[in-house]
Amino acid sequence: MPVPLYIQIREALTERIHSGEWTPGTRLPAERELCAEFGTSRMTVRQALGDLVANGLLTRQQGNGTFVAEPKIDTPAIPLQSFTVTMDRQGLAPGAKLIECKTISTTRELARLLKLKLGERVYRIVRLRTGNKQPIALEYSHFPARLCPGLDKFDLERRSIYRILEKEFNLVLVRADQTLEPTIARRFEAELLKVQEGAPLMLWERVSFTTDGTAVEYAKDLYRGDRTRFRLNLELPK
Ligand code: 16G
Repeated sequence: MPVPLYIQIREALTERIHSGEWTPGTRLPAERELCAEFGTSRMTVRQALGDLVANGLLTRQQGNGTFVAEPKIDTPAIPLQSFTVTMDRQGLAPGAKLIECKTISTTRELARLLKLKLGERVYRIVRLRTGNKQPIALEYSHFPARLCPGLDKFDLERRSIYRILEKEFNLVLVRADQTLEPTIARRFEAELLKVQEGAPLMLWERVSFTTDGTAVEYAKDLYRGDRTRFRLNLELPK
């Protein structure tokens, strides 16, 4: 089966963006110009553009046209680092909006993950994370209350939780077990993250530990698929 035409066009346009021929903010030629250039129908060009919008390489501005998007935020999957540090390293201002902050009793699953007794108290903190005020990720985080009593009283919109854990509770996170899966935005998440319902998201689940193996955090984080990508540096085992 030959590679469909719309995919060939999509790849050709991707190449223009990655090579820098079309820089962020560039307005794309009109659809009819692209049709003429590639010798295809409008439908085919629209399919290619639709894919690029879904992948976050292009953005649509109502009544204004289609533009090359800002490059994705490159977040390393290794080393273990906080959202604040990731944004700082990319030159973006980190931010947070507190959606929920309460104390709950551990469920069976939380108790297992955080190595707690069933019913122990845990802070559940839900934050919308932003970079230069743009929504990037939604974090559902859980911290055992016994380890960081009063965590809920800190300014969790302005301060990095990892910094608070380190400075105020002497909890230095040095290791994490983490998984990554694709998922889609539910309506609640879509509204907060300012994406369409059903848009692709990356789901990270993380349990973080201190040097002595104490589990301090269980996080379930949804990162926008169109704004972030994760970098892995691979090496041959020694
Ligand atoms: C990142 C972590 C999250 C952690 C948060 C702390 C991933 C996938 N998740 O979002 O587990 O709770 O950073 O950020 O990297 P903060 O220290 O800036 O509050």
